[in-house]
Amino acid sequence: GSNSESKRGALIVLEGLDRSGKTSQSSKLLTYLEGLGHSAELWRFPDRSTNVGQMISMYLSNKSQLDDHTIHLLFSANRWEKRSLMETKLKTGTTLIVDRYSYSGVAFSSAKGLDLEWCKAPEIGLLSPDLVLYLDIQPEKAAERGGYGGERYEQLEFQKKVAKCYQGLHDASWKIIDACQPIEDIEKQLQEIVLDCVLTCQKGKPLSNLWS
Ligand code: NYM
Repeated sequence: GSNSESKRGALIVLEGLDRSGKTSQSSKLLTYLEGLGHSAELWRFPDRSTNVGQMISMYLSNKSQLDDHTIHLLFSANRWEKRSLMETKLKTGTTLIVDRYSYSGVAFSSAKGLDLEWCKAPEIGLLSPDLVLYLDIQPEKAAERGGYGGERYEQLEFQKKVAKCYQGLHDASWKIIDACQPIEDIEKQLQEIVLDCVLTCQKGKPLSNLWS
């Protein structure tokens, strides 16, 4: 559109293994976009602030046990409960930087051995990201960074399986970033790609749904 009210925001997702640097790069991106005068927000999944999010948080911290399918559907429900707000934000011109999304959902659950298509199914109809930034790091390197908390999934052998599962999810919206570069280099690289995406969305690139 031509007037500022019709310019939509971009849906930008950061993905990667635990300790790949997603969270710090996400907040740097927010600062960058805001500095340029763009309306932007930082979101993350799981969103632990909701009731569903609380159940997920209990599970991740080993305070509850849930069947693998059940927790998978809760992670998905946690995105569904945010879908309409997400759409409103994007349509009213706010760019969303999202730390983890459906790809985490599918990669972590299929790494446990759940069927890939079954894992993808509940994500169908969620908003499709305009850009997925995959912070690529070898599982061994990520483990060396330390700071794996005590949460479920934060173990080298499991992260290796997750890395394999992520590889099967790459599509045209993905940009693979070498997460072992100096932090400032990663930051610069991300800024360029993100700005390009924000401008493309402003020019009227339509929103679409997963999986496309
Ligand atoms: N995770 C995250 C999933 O297993 N499925 C999902 O759908 C999402 C969004 O939760 N190890 C896993 C990946 C992480 C863990 O994420 C918590 P974080 O970014 O550490 O809060």
